[in-house]
Amino acid sequence: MKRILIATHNPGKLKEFAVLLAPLGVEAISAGQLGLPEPEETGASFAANARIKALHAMRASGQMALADDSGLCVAALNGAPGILSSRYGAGDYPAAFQRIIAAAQAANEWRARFVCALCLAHPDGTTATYIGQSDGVIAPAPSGGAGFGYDPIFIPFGHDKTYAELGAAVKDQISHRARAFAQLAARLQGK
Ligand code: ITT
Repeated sequence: MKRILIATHNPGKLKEFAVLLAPLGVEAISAGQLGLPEPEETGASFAANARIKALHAMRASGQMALADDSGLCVAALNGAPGILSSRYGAGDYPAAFQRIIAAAQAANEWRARFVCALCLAHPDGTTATYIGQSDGVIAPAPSGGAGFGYDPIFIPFGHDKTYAELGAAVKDQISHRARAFAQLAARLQGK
């Protein structure tokens, strides 16, 4: 089985990549598992930060690396937390959920979007970036135990449950990460 280095220290992401890569006969190993250092995410966009992480892991390991920069953009917060989603939730996701729900309620504006930029960095320094998004609404209250991050407060369009209630079987078909990954997989398979 081939292995690919995933430039992440987030176990929730790694789990999703393992599922997405399995049908391609590829195993995921993470920068976290290899003890590689985390770079500073100084980019101004998801794509810029994904590229920083992919190149950093590729240079530290000498191998091809795939990075994911992602986040939740909340309409009532003018697109925040966006690229700062990890920091916005860090340490206390339940408090972050309440801040987001309160903002949506105050503005009576519930729309939100998950965005994922994937960047594949090759050992020669070339990179390719793929963007996926999934649109939906903020749930009136957190619900569900699956997934990670903001999954308990995001209801994708076409469903009436949060990602954390729907679980991996649904999320891995329609998520921002799955959509970006489908573009990458199509390119790798020469479609
Ligand atoms: P790495 O940089 O090590 O990959 P990170 O979690 O810091 O891990 P990001 O900077 O890309 O990665 O931040 C992504 C954050 O966005 C993540 O920590 C969650 O809070 C949120 N997020 C992204 N995708 C998500 C998903 O599918 N479900 C729930 N929350 C998600």
